[in-house]
Amino acid sequence: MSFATTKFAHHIPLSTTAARSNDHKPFLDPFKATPFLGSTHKFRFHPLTNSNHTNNHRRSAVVAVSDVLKAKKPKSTSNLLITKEEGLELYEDMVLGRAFEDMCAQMYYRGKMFGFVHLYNGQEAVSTGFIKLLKKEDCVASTYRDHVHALSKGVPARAVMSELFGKTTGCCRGQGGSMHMFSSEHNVLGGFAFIGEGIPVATGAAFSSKYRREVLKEADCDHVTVAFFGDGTCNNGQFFECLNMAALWKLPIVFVVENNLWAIGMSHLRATSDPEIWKKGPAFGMPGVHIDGMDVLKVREVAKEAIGRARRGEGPTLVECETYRFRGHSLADPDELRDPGEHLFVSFPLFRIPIYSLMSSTFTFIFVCARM
Ligand SMILES: Cc1ncc(C[n+]2csc(CCOP(=O)(O)OP(=O)(O)O)c2C)c(N)n1
Ligand SMILES: [Mg+2]
Repeated sequence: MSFATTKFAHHIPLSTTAARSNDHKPFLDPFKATPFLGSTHKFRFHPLTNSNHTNNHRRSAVVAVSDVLKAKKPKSTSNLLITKEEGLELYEDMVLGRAFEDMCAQMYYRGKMFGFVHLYNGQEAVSTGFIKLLKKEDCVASTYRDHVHALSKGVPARAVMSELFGKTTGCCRGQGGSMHMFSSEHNVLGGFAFIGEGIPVATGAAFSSKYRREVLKEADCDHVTVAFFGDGTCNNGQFFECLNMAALWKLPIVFVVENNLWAIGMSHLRATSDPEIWKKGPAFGMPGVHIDGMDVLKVREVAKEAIGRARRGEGPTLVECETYRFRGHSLADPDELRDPGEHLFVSFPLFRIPIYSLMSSTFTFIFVCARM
């Protein structure tokens, strides 16, 4: 087995010597900082934590990547093992996701779109990194933050946008709306308004795939299901019940936690006894992997192995992707609770300073000016 499990756990610290030497500083200098490594840094700037809260819980920022992959690749070229076409496909998918969501925001604020609309800005690498490795027959279960999962899985942007406008040409004939993207053709099992609801549905799909292969003897049925859900959802019972069943029956499923650090206005660190969600995998006897969810190549690397493992009949994997949402929880809830400094810090290293963050507070504006 190549992933980290309880038995074989080994923590690979991020190679961020420079970042560590900056631990004491309130903000890293974006120009001198090491490459952006996902939300690992963000914990240091949590509003609650001038204290050591962060350090207590996340000191060993773990990115567990398979031994096999590490052995195969020299460090310097590890990210280059994709073809130009694959790279372009990933880029295109992420840009599509971002542009789509920005257009949703425009339409919503112009009063053309109604209801709850939860955008995915910032999290694109997770959807792209996993879903672009799936076959058409493989299934995806999403959450209410589901537009981009549907797009990555191949549902045409026009059908997703029409759904948001409530048109009959939408992928659910306009009857589902933003939180309920579904496509039987593309095996998108749905977005779900109740948190955690997609996890048992995904577990059922994985069970059916295994049943078809092993009981009905459909030898070519090696379909995998990927279930996406948030950090807040991991405190729900359905998550634990499904980890148990999936491990017990060795189901072909990958549980992907998109840990954006917040559940509406509740910080992950305040809500969860052990914030390292990936550790819950080994507790159920499946590998748990923790990755930088804002690096599409790292996500893809781990996804490849987790999906391959499921397809080979070796059972489920829990992958915790550290990420961040750049917008509020929903368009109706534009998020005044997060510290603007946290938001800015996350955006700045890659020059992704969202306009709304600049507009949203004087503090942010002054900080940016000082940096220019
Ligand atoms: C069963 C259930 N309980 C409570 C809610 C209210 N609720 C909506 S979103 C949310 C937070 C979920 O956070 P997370 O799982 O981290 O997902 P994110 O929004 O960050 O993507 C909650 C508690 C709900 N939708 N369903
Ligand atoms: Mg969350």
